[in-house]
This record gives sequence, structure tokens and C-alpha cells, in this order.
Amino acid sequence: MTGFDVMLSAALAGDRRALAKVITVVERGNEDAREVLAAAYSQRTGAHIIGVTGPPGAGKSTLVNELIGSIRADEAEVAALLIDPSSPFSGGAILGDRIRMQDRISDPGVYARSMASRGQLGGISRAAPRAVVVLDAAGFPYVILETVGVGQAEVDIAENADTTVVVLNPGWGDSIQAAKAGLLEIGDVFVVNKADRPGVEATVADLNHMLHEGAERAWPPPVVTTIAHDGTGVAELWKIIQDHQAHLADLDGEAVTRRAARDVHGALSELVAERATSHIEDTAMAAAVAEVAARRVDPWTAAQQLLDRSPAATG
Ligand SMILES: Nc1nc2c(ncn2[C@@H]2O[C@H](COP(=O)(O)OP(=O)(O)O)[C@@H](O)[C@H]2O)c(=O)[nH]1
Ligand SMILES: [Mg+2]
Repeated sequence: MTGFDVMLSAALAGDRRALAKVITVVERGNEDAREVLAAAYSQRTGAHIIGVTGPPGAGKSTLVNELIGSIRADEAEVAALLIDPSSPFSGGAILGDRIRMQDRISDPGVYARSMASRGQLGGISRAAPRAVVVLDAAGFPYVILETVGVGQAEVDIAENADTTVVVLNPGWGDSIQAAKAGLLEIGDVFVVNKADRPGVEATVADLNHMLHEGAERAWPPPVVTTIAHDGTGVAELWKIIQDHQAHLADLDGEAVTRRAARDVHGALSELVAERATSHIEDTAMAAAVAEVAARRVDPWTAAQQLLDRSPAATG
């Protein structure tokens, strides 16, 4: 057995320190990561992945904390990953979230971890699903992915969830921003949090209007209201997430096929990117960058030339 096999077995047997180490390895996405991931992938237990996204300050972390409480009340274990694509290191927001998570961390049925952008192959939107594979193999029936902002990385990460929860606040601004960011398309459940503030009914009506125009969908996304800091509405949200989970199970393997397709595409683009960069000399890369910077060539032509000069990269 290699060191990684031992580490993975320990992690899957419930050793939380080993679990943290394994996640650190897979986040990087290099060859070591692939060895561990390949082993973990076959041991997945069928976790339901809940993505929580929405603008900063909407109350996602507060809501996640409450949702963890609902999940634990049903005696299911849960892992929560807090993902900050904008931050290269653990920033203030994450620190605040960590402190809030503190009361949950002492519960052995909860595993919480934060993830910032730093040197993962394929970026954080590829690193997050890799971490999920390990948490799934470790036997958590629920994994929550909270993303910090509203950008493409958040949309990509949310698309890796089985149930995507979009958290907004009362007022026009949020629903317009969410529409612009493409969040209306990816949400399976919409939460208007801070329902203790004025304008809730109007925001719910706006959302329902924007979401339910056009063709009837198999799962028309519900809009719920919550007051995260006192837990109001969270039980209903938890019930809807479970309904959506049952809805996906009824699709008869369709969700499984969709996930497998996404996993194969993701793995393929990782391998191709790695192969390309590992076969291209640093000096050739630096020269191409200089040419593009000097506006003598466009990036696509430069990339094509790098590949042409290094056939091993594509072969
Ligand atoms: N009034 C009110 N404040 C809330 C509610 N939920 C969260 N907050 C507050 O909103 C702020 C941002 O919450 P946080 O969970 O960190 O938001 P995130 O950035 O989306 O994770 C914090 O000060 C929370 O206490 C709510 O339902 N009503
Ligand atoms: Mg947060």
C-alpha cells in the first residue's frame, strides 16, 4: 500500500485528520490527487450535494448553519465546504464564518472546511467537486457547498450540486443581479432571506414571475422565505431540499448519467490542460506571453503555436 492508500483508508474510516489531509491532496489536482481520487470515486456512497449561492451578505452562512442544525436533527451527518473563489488566502469573511461554525464543529457529525483559490489545477471550480468526491466516499449523506460571491466560478460550482439553493434578500436589486449573474437558471430552490425586512412579498412575487414564465418545468423552483438568524423557515427549506432529492431519484438514473458525463468531461479537460502545460517549456511559454503582451500575436495563435511546436502535448 502507498502512503496515500493508508491515508485514504483512514479518512474513509472516520479519521478527520486523515480526511483533511486527503482533501488537501485532491484539491491540488496533480497526479497524486488523481491516484487518490480514482480510489475514492469507486467508494462514493451517494451523497446529496447542496449548493448554496447568492450575493455576499445575503445570509448564506447563517442559513447554512441553521440548515446543518435541521440535518443533524434528522440524525444525518453533514459536511460543509465554504468556497471563496476571490480570495487567495483565508480572508476576513471566512474567518467570520469559521467562528460562526464553531458550535457546529464540536459536533462529530459535522465536518466543516473552507477552501480558497491557491494553485489548484483547473481552478477552484474544479477543486471543489474533487473535495466532494472524498467527502462522498467518507460517507456524508449531505454535503453543502457555500460559495461566497456571484461570478462564473460560483455558477460553475453550483452546477456541480444536486440541489442548488439561491439566497437573495428583499428588494429589487438582488433579483436583478441574480438574473444578470445567471443564477435564475441554476437555482432549484430560491430563498428570500431577511424576511424580517420590508419588501418580502414584492420580491417573492418578482421571483415567481421571472422563474415561472415560459414552458412548464418538471421541477418548478419553489420560492421560500426565511429569517436565518432565528431559524424561521429553515425547516421548510430543508423539507423542499429533501423533496428535490426525491424528485431527482424519480428521474430514474438521469441525474446519475448527467453527473458521470460532467465528471468525465471535467477529468478530460484536467488531463489535457496538464499534459499541454507539462510538455511546454517554460521559456517557450514566457516567449509566447511576451509576444501577446507586445500585441504581436493573439493568445489563440500563440497557444496553437505552442502546441504545434510540442506535439507531445496533444499526442
Ligand atoms: N435582519 C436579518 N439579518 C440577517 C438574516 N440572516 C443573516 N443576517 C445577517 O446578515 C449578515 C450577513 O450574513 P452572512 O450569513 O454572513 O451572509 P453571507 O455573506 O451570505 O454568508 C450577518 O450580519 C447576519 O447576522 C436575517 O434573516 N435577517
Ligand atoms: Mg458566508
